[in-house]
Amino acid sequence: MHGAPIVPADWSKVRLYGHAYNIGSGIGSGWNNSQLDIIEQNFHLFTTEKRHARDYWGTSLCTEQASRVSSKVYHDRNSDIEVLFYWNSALPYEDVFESSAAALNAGEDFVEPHGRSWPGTLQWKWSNPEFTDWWVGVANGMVDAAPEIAQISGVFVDAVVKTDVAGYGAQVKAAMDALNGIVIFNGFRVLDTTIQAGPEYLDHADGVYVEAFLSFPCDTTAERKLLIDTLLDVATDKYIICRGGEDFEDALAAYLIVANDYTFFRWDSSGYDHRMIDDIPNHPEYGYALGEPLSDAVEYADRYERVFENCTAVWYPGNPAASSITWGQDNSAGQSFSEFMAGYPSLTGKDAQPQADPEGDGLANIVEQWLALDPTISDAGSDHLPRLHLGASPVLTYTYDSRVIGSILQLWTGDNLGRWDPVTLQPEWITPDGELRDVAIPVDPTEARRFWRFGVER
Ligand SMILES: [Ca+2]
Ligand SMILES: [Ca+2]
Repeated sequence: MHGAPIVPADWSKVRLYGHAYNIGSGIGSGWNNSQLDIIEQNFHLFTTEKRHARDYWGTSLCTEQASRVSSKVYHDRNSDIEVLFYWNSALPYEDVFESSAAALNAGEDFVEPHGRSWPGTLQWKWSNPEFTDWWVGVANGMVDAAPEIAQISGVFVDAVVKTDVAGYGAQVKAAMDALNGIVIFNGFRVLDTTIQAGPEYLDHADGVYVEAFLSFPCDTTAERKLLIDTLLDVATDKYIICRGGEDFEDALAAYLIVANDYTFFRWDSSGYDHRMIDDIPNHPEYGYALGEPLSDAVEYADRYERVFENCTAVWYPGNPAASSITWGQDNSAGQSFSEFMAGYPSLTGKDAQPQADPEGDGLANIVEQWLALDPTISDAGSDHLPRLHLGASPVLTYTYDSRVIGSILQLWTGDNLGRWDPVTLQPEWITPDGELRDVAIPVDPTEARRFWRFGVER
């Protein structure tokens, strides 16, 4: 729960996007006071979903009226809020939109039978240019309304995947070009190796709402990886809204991996009604300090990692349940590889690369950083190096620098040379020594043999 909404380029906490409706008969806005408090304190970007406040207005045909009225209520409480008008690119919803009902009742040639999966329903007829003008005009009428009528900053264009699949991509792109204000479309639906309503739509919008963010149908390792890699390539001035809905920590970790200055998170396990609002206080993570990212996401063989000033996010495309966010850190004192090498100005060019070993002691520069050694002098005898101490209670010892960020020092072990398992350091093995950490790993003296291997992953 935030005290004030987190705005673009503010990294103090998770940036939250609100998108919900309440059919209830609350005060004129459709929300009760506690829900309005949550909206005021948490959402810089908010879409009032269709069907909002229909009990209050006493008619289902109130979506546009309720959107206008509620936008003013949000804006009265927070003049910086950006409110989006929900508008569907595929389906008329003539049972809840006043403008749709009026056009269809007037016999306009704006609809046709739905082409695919929903027999008996109607879809917008984008092949009719008069329809396109009307569709754009309704949305722009909401955005351009006088301030005493509405405070709407842009349009949430829903169902672009449906219109894309129906073959109307070009028409919808042209319509989005003609919309005023912020334009965010519902797209980037990853299905097998394709992305429906994919990145090419971003040339016609300010951002994308990823409704299937790591949930059906984006639910295989390859699909999840395709989505995250695609989002990592999105220009940093575009909105990305990640809507997680299966596992909270997995979705939030992936959000942190792809986050740019305009990335927002939305969590729901209950759809689009008011429970999305009521659920906000249930997530203490929203109040945790995040801090600026200290790097872009780093991809390892099985995971993506990203370090922020106050937390570290790890996300596994092949095993989402293993994903994690470690909160409460102070990574601002972290030392990147380039910062380490800046301490050795005599090393330049190829000699300053992570894999280089300019003084020939068998230790690459990045290993020298991890083991707090000197890349300009031989460290062959240093007691920071891994060493096996035999005796009644044998231990494997080494010393590393706790400040290193941007890479990982990994230790593997096995009882033969054909199979290696990663070693997870236990807290009781580690003794702090200033910035250094002395590690002593107990070794089972009854084993016939045991092997270890060290490496640095970037
Ligand atoms: Ca060296
Ligand atoms: Ca050295």
